[in-house]
Amino acid sequence: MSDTESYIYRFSWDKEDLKEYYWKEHYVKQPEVLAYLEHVVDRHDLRKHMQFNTELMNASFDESQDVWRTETSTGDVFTSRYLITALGLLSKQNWPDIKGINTFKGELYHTGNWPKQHDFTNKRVGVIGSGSTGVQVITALAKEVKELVCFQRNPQYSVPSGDGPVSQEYRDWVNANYDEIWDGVRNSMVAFGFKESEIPAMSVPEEERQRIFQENWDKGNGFRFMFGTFNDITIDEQANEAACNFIKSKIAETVKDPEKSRKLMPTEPYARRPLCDAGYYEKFNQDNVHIVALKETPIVEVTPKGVKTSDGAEHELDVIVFATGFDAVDGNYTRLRIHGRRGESLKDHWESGPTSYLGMCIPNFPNMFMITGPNGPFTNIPPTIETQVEFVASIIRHGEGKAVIETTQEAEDAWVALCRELCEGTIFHKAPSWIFGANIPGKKYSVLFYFGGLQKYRERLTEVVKNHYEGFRIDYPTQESRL
Ligand code: NA7
Repeated sequence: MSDTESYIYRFSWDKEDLKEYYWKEHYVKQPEVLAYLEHVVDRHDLRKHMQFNTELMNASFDESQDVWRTETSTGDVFTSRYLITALGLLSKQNWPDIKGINTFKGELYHTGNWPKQHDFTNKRVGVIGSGSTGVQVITALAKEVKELVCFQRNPQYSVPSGDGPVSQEYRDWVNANYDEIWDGVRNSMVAFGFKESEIPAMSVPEEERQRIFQENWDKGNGFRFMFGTFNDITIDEQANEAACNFIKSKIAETVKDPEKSRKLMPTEPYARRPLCDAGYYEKFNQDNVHIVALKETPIVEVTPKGVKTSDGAEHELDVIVFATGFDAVDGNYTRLRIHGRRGESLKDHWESGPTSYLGMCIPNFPNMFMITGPNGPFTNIPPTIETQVEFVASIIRHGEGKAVIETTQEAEDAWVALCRELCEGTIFHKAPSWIFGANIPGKKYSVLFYFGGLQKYRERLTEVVKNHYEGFRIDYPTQESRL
């Protein structure tokens, strides 16, 4: 389930389609996301430009011709002036290296590669992980399995999602206000469509603070709770603690078994990607839903029968679901061989952690543009994708489709420094999450996002264009296009 409202979890540029396309609930689920994308492809006759079941194996910039040569798993070599990568920032699955994982005799799944069909009726299911996906999967599976064992490392803060059917009245309001809605999204921090708060948490009396928390809890959505309640939950420790205490009081109120409640109680600041759910904590009131606190009893090994923890317990299971997330942002880049000028590999360029200028370009990798590359904005993703695609299209158009466009090391260094500075001003770096690559053992800790928000990001891009594509060298070939 996406946790962005359905009406802005889509493309903004086809206004007619925006108004006509049907969705039934506040949040779209995976089959609806896929159906929507297929619909867009068909509606705009895009399929003829696409080649499926093809993996990019390696890509090199040929300096003698100023072109990219890209090899694919089908054995094809494509030559192009520009290379635009949209490899996905959350798609390389993270399978933890747990002893004995291959000895398990039951079914093994990763949430990033969910089967088209499954039948867990009367089965004992273990879920490892309790991030956005783990919380959703646990909530959904609790009602269909015999036993559910949740292996949780760090307890998280989750608030209600507020999902439900969309009434005709609501849809009419969206349709009547679409232009203003998109304007609000583009001129906001996290681009989630709700009004972001402009008041600090401690600027109001305690009673009013609790009222605002409750109001947003009732409306639902994790990002709304983090950014719609007060404007300093992610930057001020006292404000953050107030939000933590409110959510903890809800967990204590909801989970009846004191031992389960203790294990589910978060201990960190509210500093990871905010989560929301459709009744996660309530599920632990079911006798068949169990919680194992891995910080107290870590997993020792996976056995043919299940999962063994350090207290000697062997949790016998028919199915293990890994909801262990992704090697985020650069994970899909570093497993490929991408070479820029003088054969420099992307892996080498990113030896101290992934970097870019504006989340899209890398020095020594001319004419390569990343959509949602490292150091891009931390937002609802579709509006950021559109923003970056518009920018890339504009710079290629500016170069008349034949120029060599390359960012400079200075521009990249300055952008990376800005990203670090913005992050240091937030509480996000107080939790070791995928936002910093901290979920992958051995991965270098880096600031993978720009925390200035979508509005400021778009303003920066406008300035870059106004200043004649500041931070880029644009060289026109001496002869007519060499392609
Ligand atoms: P996340 O948010 O990275 O969550 C992964 C979960 O798996 C998290 O609870 C981790 O615990 C846990 N994990 C990871 N490795 C292990 C090991 N080795 N042992 C036990 N537990 C482990 O991934 P999601 O798929 O939920 O969400 C990723 C994003 O995708 C999401 O934010 C959306 O934007 C879309 P930890 O918290 O690190 O202790």
